Amino acid sequence: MKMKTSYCASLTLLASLLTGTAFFAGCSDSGSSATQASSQNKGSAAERTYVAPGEKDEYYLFYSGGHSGQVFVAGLPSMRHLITIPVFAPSPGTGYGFDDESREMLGDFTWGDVHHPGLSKTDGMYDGRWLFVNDNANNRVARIDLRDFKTKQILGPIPNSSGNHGSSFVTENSEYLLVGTRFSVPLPMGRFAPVEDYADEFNGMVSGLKVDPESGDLSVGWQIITPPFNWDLGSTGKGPSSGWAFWTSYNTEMAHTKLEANASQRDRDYAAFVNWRAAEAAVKDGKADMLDGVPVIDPAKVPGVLYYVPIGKSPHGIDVDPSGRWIAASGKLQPTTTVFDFEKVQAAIDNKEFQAEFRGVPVLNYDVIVEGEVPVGLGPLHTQYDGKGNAYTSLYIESAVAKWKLPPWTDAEKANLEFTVLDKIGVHYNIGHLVIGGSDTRAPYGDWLVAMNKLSKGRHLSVGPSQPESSQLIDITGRKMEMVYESFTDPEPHFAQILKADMIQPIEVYPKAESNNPNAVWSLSDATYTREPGKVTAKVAAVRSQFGPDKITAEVGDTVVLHITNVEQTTDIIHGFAISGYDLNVIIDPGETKSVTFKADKVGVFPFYCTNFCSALHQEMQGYLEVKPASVTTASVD
Ligand code: RUQ
Ligand code: CUA
Repeated sequence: MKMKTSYCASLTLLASLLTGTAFFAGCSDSGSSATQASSQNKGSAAERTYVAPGEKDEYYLFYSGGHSGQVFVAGLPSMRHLITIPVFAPSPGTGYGFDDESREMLGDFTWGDVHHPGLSKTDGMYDGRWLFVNDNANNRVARIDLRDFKTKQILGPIPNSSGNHGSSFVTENSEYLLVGTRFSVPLPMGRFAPVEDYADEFNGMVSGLKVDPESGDLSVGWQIITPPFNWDLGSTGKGPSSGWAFWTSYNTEMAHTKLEANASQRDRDYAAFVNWRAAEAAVKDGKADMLDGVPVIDPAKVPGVLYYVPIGKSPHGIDVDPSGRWIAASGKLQPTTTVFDFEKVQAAIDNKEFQAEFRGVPVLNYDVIVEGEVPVGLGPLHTQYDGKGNAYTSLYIESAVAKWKLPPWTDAEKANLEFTVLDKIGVHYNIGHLVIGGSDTRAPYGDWLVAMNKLSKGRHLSVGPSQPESSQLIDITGRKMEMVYESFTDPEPHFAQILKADMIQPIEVYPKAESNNPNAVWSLSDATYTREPGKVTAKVAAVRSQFGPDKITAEVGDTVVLHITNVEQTTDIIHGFAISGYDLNVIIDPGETKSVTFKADKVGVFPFYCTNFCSALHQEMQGYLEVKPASVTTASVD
């Protein structure tokens, strides 16, 4: 009962914030959660989420960390935070952004804006190899290796692109990461045109980023130039829609000021339906023009790669169901989710049933391809699927999740699509994304739904005006959804992915035998230390509980290069390396070698020490960096 009261309170509050819209119909019984009957055989909510000491969760939950630039990993159903994977921001906890290798990856950027993680797939199913994430701010994507939960590559800035929001969507066999631009700019990049000329001089871009099937390495494949529509969310096809990808746009008006009003004028915006296989073939056939080193397709000149689809007012999410036939898209400003039938889309394309053309690109006839508009509720955003014929749409304004039945519908359901809405559950507060494990695969797990709430005020002990964010865990195995748990979530969660834990076998140590780092040293006695004029190089061994060498001598102004190997071959025995007064902290996992380069810029003696607790004698694991005044003659160091 508590739940329902707050749910209606939130609705009333939000309603009062939005002028001229009356919508008080939502506070029905459908908002209540657990039914006694279904709880009985599954155990209490506490029992279902309790993972006893020493036991492990069944799933990994990968949250995007928004403008923290990171990815957060939790266990499911316990919702316990397991690890933070730094991606676009330095993190002293793991040494990320301090050693030479990760510093080079980050370049000059210190942050990113992670929105949509995407797991790699084989044959339309997660394969547990990589997690890709986007950076909306600085137009990049990154690849995380799931063998060690570390960022291995950052690609970007993606050429000819601004605002990499509609990203990263993985194709059925991880051939591509498909991404679309949220912002538009004059192209080529760096060209000036006044913002007043937005509609004519600015362009967006949809890009195919190629994934190397062996290494997972990303490279820019091709691009399709588009009008400045503000591409928003996307997804990739499968089954009948295999080879396709879909993005919504929220600014078909092509407004450049006061978007809140000016980009919300039309009753329908356009979605982009992109045939990426056709795009790939067109590039092979030489039908693209090079722009900043990338083959760019003009869709007006290459028919068949891009179609526009009219879609509900100011849409946000667009999600393909597990069969690949049904595509649900939600307009934030209309209380329905529109379902398109891809078989009808294909037929409309084959029969050229276009209702218009926009800048040489066909606009598909809405009435011909739409299956229905499901009245899910207010402020629908994203849709996920349970693989049992049901869809779940997040309702931002209502702070609720609606469960509804996918087509095929009976005649009675079709005549009254309200009947397809099976259940509704209140969440707190203002849900954005929601996630069901495997929703974007051929076979979702279909047991848990995680709601990621945008405002969450009052859900946890207050820590000041910036209130802790929250995620809520909903059991979707029954006819009615049941709220079972709520946990703090690091800001700022956007989308997430859920993966069965047994899909990953993380490595325990980096085997010494497989190290091909030429600077690795595997014992204290092998450690080396040389100085040539202006430069000190040391190959440092770190092993419980010593560094070798434990005295490094430089002259002021020297560049110091340290290659530090953690000699350990025991899992979880980590060594760190920090120098007092120097802004660096390198963390080295067992069997790993990391390099760090810095300038010895002041005379003095600077203790260095291990920052990661590694043994009873961890505190003793220290040494000294001596920085002498500059000598006139350069002698070699003993
Ligand atoms: S968006 S709340 Cu950046 Cu994924 Cu929808
Ligand atoms: Cu090594 Cu602490």
